[in-house]
Amino acid sequence: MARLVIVSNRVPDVSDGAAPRAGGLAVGLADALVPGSVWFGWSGKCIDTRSHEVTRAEAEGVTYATIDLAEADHRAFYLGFSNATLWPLFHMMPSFVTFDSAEYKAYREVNEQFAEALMALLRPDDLIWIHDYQLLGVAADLRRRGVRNRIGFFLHIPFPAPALFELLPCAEELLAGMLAHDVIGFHTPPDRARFLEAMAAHGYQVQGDDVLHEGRRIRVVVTPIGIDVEGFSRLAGRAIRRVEAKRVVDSLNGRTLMISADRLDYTKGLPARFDAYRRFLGSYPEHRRRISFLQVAAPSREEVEKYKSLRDELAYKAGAINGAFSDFDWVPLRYMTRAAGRGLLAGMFRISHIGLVTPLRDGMNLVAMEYIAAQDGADPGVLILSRFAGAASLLPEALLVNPYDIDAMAAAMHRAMSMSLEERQERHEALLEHIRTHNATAFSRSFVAALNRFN
Ligand code: ADQ
Repeated sequence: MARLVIVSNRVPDVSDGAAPRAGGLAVGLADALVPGSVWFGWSGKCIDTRSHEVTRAEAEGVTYATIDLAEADHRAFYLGFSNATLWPLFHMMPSFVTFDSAEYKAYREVNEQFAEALMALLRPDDLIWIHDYQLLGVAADLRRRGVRNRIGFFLHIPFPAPALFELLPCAEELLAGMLAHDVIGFHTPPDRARFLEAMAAHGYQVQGDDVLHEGRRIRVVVTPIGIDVEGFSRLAGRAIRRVEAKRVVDSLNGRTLMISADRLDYTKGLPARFDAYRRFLGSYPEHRRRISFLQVAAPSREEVEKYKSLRDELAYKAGAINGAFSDFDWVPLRYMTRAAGRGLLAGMFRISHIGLVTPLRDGMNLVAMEYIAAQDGADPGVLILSRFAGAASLLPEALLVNPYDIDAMAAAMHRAMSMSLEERQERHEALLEHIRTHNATAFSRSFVAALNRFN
């Protein structure tokens, strides 16, 4: 069997000899990362100058190979073009986009640096699987260096509407670079359709779900990511027996818990969510004092200006909600700006009657799946989910909401508070079935199978 080489911006840190932490991509790839595989990317460390030196570490038979980035490259490639241009544009939030040609140049150079460092690691029959928007050009850089291996690419975030993609001065160059892959994967059919539409608009030949280019056929597939459902469910079951979870339950005094957990990112829709909660408390006074909303927001990309202003905005809104509605013995909103451990988060999901997942736009959203997996089937909670998360296409039995519609979100909270046990169970059973079908194993197997089938 061919060796699998994973390439992503970040690589799990196994420098202390420990198994990689169970983050989204590590879980999604667990099944594919058999002993002998390689995972290559940035170490997370910055140094003074550019270097192609590769550091290797090993855990459970997998080689984790990393390079360091020059401090200036990290600013321009990562914080700049990747996260201040591509991230907001691909999430279809053009007013958040900045474009700086020097940052784009650094993006191209860092992609080159990845390709150059990879050359020392590759064997002729390796399957190469590149991940995400930071590395759109690596395959083309590898081809220029003579690499003939099969190369796959998976985009973890949405692909934008073609009219928005066109705002990028480098739109053509990015699309042309993507044609160096053999297989390109997206979470949902609409993402694939938008990508193919952009290809056609640029004059490339689209045939069914493939792009034909210079005698080659590029397969464009839909392989949604998933989670380890049984593993997360077990984690939640163990977590509710822990003292931290008991403390949370005690603090509720019999009130209903509603939970959200996200990276602190403007795509996740936190300000509108806070507005909706405020509207809910105002419009449905019968629920006041009966509910507590816990928002756990993990700080993210704090050096990017838009993320700093988001933090200020949320602190203001949270204060305003608590100022307007708190009572001497009740605080409506608990707002934490830190990451929670996975076990604790799983336990919190389990004891929450409502899971509120309302991104303005999201590639997939694993929190929605984790919330479902964490529930007790005998008394499951209700998932309120944005129709603009990729997960909505897999989870139609959630209460689907438009995250821009504050009244509709408030009404969904009311509906979730009032839903019968029978309806909750019916919805939960269906949702559980979907996340079992589209789990982490299905994700990596179907993508690798597409890459293997390619000819
Ligand atoms: P993210 O934007 O990071 O991922 P998501 O899919 O929700 O979003 O994954 C977040 C992960 O971080 C989950 O496992 C979640 O439990 C964890 N997490 C979130 N908030 C946390 C908190 N406050 N404390 C601790 N852990 C927290 C990108 C795309 C998504 C896509 C994934 C995978 O933006 O759309 O689903 O990649 O493809």
